[in-house]
Amino acid sequence: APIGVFDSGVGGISVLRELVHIMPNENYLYFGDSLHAPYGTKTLEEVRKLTIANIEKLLNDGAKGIVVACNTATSAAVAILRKMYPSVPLVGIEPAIKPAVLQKPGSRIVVMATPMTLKQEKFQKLMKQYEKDAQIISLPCPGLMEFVERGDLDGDDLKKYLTELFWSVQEEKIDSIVLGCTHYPFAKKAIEQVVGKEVAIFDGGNGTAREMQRRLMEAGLCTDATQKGTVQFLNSRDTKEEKALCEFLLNR
Ligand code: DGN
Repeated sequence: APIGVFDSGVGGISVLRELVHIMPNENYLYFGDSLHAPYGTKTLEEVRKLTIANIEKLLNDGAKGIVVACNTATSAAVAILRKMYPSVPLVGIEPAIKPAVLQKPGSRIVVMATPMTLKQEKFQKLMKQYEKDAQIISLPCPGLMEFVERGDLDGDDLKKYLTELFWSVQEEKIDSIVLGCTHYPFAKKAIEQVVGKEVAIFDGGNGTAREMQRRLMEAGLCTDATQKGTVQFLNSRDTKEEKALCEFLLNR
């Protein structure tokens, strides 16, 4: 059976990439809800409904476990999902503040995410947990995921957007950046060009993939296949262009 992975669009492919890297023999079913993207500016109720619908779809398609490869959906719904699906290995993603703090204690860390993720209690708690160890600044990025949805990873418009975005937080030195949305790792090069290569950039994709591996092992659900697994892309905006974009991002 495949591992189900979903996001509000193509961003979760940054997590899928990590999953394939550490568990190459598994089969994957990736669902991108590009039709309803972005989630980050919707209401909590809407995001919860869409999230549950995505999980139902993947379970109906035979998924043995679910990776919520979307920070926004995780922050809005993960507590509810754990209650709804107690017997399904289900893992979400959250901004990788911990590794950033551990690597450079006392540093100034900018967390980039959707407005919704940053507003949620889950994120506020996470920030509180580390506020003694670092200066954590949240930077909402409405509009950034749309660049990735268009496959624009290094255009001039993107660099202009990022330059303007960082104006408000760049008056003091930035030590690290946490990419708190799964779309953003695809814009990492462009971000580096704007903030400088010396800024360390963190994302939670690898941590989430490892957690899924642990959960599958615990449940005895890892595949014993020795041949390379497969990746199947599904998208609510079912077009050729969308499929091509998914393949392109997976192979980045
Ligand atoms: N990829 C998403 C996340 O990690 O939050 C959602 C982005 C969005 O829907 N705006």
